[in-house]
Amino acid sequence: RAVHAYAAVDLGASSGRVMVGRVGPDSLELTEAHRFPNRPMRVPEGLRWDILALYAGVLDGLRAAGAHCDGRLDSVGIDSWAVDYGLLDADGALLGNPVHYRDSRTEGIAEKVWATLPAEELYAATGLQYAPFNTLYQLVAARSTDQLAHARRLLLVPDLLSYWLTGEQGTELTNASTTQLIDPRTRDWSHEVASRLGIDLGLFAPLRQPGDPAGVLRADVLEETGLKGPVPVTAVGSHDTASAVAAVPAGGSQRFAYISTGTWSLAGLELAAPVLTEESRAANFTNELGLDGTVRYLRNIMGLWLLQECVRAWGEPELGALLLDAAEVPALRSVVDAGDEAFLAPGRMPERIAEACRASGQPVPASPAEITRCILDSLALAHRRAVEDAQRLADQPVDVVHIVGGGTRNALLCQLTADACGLPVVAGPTEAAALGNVLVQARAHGLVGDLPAMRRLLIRTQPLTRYEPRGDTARWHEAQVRLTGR
Ligand code: ADP
Ligand code: LRH
Repeated sequence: RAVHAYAAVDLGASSGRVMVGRVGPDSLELTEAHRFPNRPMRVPEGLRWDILALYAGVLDGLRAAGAHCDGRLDSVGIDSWAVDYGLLDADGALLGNPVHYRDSRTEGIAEKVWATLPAEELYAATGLQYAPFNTLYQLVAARSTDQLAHARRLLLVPDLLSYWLTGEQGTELTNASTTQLIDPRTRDWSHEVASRLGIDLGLFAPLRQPGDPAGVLRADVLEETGLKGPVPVTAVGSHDTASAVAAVPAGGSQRFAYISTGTWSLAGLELAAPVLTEESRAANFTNELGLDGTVRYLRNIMGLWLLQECVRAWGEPELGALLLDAAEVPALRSVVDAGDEAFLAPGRMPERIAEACRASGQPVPASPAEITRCILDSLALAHRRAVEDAQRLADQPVDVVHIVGGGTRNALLCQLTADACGLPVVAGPTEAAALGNVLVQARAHGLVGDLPAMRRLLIRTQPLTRYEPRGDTARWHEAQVRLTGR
């Protein structure tokens, strides 16, 4: 067949989707087969992912994907948010629902870890930014639990779903790099870090590279989904951000920064080698692993989570109308630090944003439109700081900023980001993670070439929108000084 069909399972923190990618020698078409909400559950022991509901969404999605290609999928790939995992017992059974990275169990854990392994040494060894939810801190937080004592295997979320689909276990590298147990220079486990913290690396299944075979759909999965076997599962960049960055439509000679915007904004550069300097650690930049030996050098910014949580508190008003109203509110009246861990936990978001403005002596936004404007201005400002800091710390200047992910649908955010950065912004694709997922599968099956070839195909086939910066970067600089003092 000239055109092949790949299913990309892409699980974000706010929704899961199964997309069908049809790839031909010079074509790439993505269709949404199924989308389902990802609703974390608060149970007495804390905040948990409803992993069986997600698995049900995956199976429904694969069935729907089959309807697009006469039940014949060439392969399936899975990516999801990073860091979280399920534990299996000696029989291979899941021990409880995976803990959500926003759960409070990691509060105060980093300080304990640093008493054994100083933050400077940990950064030099792993290149990972401090985030309370890195798998390493989660495992230390879980240290004396029954569940961990009984665990024989740890599978990161995409690897767990892949195991349920195929019966085969592995640990995909790009996502493994978010555990803080990988050395970004060797792209292998850091035995030293694990042993100093008493973490048993034997819990992890062997590493897989993006593009490696990851089994075939089990007979009962074929029956449940109506797909015609055999259907191989292919390891992709299983960290959603790895897949999204692989799908940044940058031309070969382009010097670019990227911002993957969704629940989070991940803003930074693609590098050939990690930056492990003390200055980089102080600026909280991370070195996650990408496709083909690349490094995702970026900063985590709270992202549209801030808006999602407000919208939830306001009873889910229509987003389009809210953004139109926000566009009418005067710019940069108040800004908050969109990188601040204080916004990590769910709940009371409009109040927390108002409190942050009050505490910093700025006008307090009150209406939903004012609060939304404050969030978007603050995100654009955080994008500017991350793009500037990354260029300086990695000594790699850029001429353009690519925005990919759900936030590309927010034209105001894209324009404000262009204004704040003083650089043109190219927005799209919206479903970048799913496209990166599809392209790695297609490549593993010999249909596309290397990363630059994948990107050329994206440029030729995907709709992109360009935003030019509207002068006046001084106002953004002034807002940045107001917020950070420099
Ligand atoms: P994730 O993968 O983290 O779940 P997405 O990439 O799907 O996130 O992005 C979700 C975000 O996209 C939402 O929080 C919302 O702010 C934004 N978004 C989705 N649809 C629209 C829309 N029609 N207009 C503006 N923004 C939108
Ligand atoms: C985005 C993401 C991000 C991680 C966070 C936990 O979905 O994978 O790259 O830092 O979730």
